[in-house]
Amino acid sequence: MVALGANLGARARTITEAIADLGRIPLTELIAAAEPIESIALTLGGPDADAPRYLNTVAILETRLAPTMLLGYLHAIEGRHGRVRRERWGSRTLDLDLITYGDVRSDDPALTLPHPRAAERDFVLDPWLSIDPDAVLPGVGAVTDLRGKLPGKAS
Ligand code: PH2
Ligand code: MG
Ligand code: MG
Repeated sequence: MVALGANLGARARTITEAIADLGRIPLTELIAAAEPIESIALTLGGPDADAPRYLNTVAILETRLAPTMLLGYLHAIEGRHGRVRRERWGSRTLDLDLITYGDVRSDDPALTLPHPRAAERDFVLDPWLSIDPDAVLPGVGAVTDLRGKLPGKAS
């Protein structure tokens, strides 16, 4: 599962185009994409109501690419949409995060699976539940249970 986020530029168009790009990755099929939701920017200092708001969504893929190969394609798509890697958690035109890859678990710093912060992010869990109510974060738990531990109403 890939999480998408954008808080600079033409966010909705970027998200739509990026989902189409995901479907064009070799050996990869786009299974489902959620409706984008708007969310307050989470920064290293916490939620920042003054920062540009994000559009977030998720897409479920089926792929025969190895995880690191898939990650390479995700970075290439970010680059095509003007992503510049500056400060960590800074604003961006497009962020694509590989949240899960089947039930693979990895602590490789270049690609940690599942994504170590996914369970704390309502802007990942809510769109995910909307297209897969039975989703599981491998080694962590059922997404619906994880969502219940976070504040705010699930959308
Ligand atoms: N991504 C971040 C940092 N903060 N905040 C929101 N609301 N949505 C994001 O996708 C997001 C964020 C780092 O990737
Ligand atoms: Mg991210
Ligand atoms: Mg990222």
